[in-house]
Amino acid sequence: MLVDRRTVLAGAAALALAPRMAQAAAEPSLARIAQAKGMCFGSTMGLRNFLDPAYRQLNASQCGLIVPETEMKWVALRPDARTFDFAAADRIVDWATSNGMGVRGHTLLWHSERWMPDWVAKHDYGPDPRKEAERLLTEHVATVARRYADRIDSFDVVNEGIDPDTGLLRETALSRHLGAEATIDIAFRAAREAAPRAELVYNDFMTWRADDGRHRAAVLRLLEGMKTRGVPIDGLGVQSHLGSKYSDAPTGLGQVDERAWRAFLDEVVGMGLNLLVTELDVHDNPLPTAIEVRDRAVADHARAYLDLMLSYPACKTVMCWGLSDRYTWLAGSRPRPDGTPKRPCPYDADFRPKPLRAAIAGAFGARPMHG
Ligand code: 9MR
Repeated sequence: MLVDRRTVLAGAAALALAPRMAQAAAEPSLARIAQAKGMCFGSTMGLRNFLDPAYRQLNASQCGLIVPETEMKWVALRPDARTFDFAAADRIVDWATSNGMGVRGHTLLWHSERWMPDWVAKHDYGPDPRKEAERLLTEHVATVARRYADRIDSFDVVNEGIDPDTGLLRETALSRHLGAEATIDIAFRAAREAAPRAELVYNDFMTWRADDGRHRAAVLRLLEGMKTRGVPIDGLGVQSHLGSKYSDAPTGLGQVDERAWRAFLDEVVGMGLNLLVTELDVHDNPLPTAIEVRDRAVADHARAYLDLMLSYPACKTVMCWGLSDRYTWLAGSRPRPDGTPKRPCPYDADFRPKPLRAAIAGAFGARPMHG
């Protein structure tokens, strides 16, 4: 039923596209190609790009899942300690569901001081700060998870809890009162209670790069600890911002260590956890200016990566962090040294499909049927 509806709606969206896009949209969508292999494909939308009707149509035509880019974070939902503002998140969720798409929730807690609203640090935690911190956190997670429990079946409960340079859990205004481990546990337990059927995910940006061993080891320690403590967690979100860790890396997209990466993923699935590719894009700063060369390298890198990820039956979700180069977060935060526009997404700035789009489709097509 959902499939039929989505097909009809995607067809309607395709008709409304500019002629040069209509042909591309008439090809099987990434969502359809993924679905044929028992997988879900989707992308992120933030309110800014959501307001572009052509971009909405591109997303509706390609995606089976949408995740709000910022609108479900504390910074967006919580102007202060007492208020919730769901207006922007609701717009995206309502649009996605009324177009037959599923929604992922991101994120019930971004366990990083930098990305929490300022008021959380300035809040008066009163005579029993531990109790107040727990109340604040539980109330937030429960309110958001409960609101969307009928429309969101997978939540990033905690995002980026680890400092990749030290391998230690981060500290925040909440964790200073609760302890970092307990903060994360409380968020997951509250999410399970409020949305009992939802998949609960820990999301982070450890990668297959050879220089990322410390981060991978720290994530494993966190997950193992959670499993030992009986914390309700169902999956690991592998963000998959591919490419060099640092914008000024001298060579290519960085050295990868496939063996270490497989060993890491084996441990994760060995704990019974799902693997989700949650934020795929390719940071292309170290690649040459020439577009054809650059797009090829981006596509080849992503294809090799996805082939590896999709060889795991536990990996059933692939999300891009934006479909088009026009709206990529990387343009503003990591500009290319040569000043040319970045090309990290499957569609270019004019919404034309790029080799990366074919690489994603190819990886879905080549995925073995895992039964
Ligand atoms: O792409 C997002 C950008 O628009 C926001 O300004 C930023 C801060 O809220 O977050 C970006 O998304 C991040 C995601 O939430 C978590 N993983 C890394 C993503 C890219 O920075």
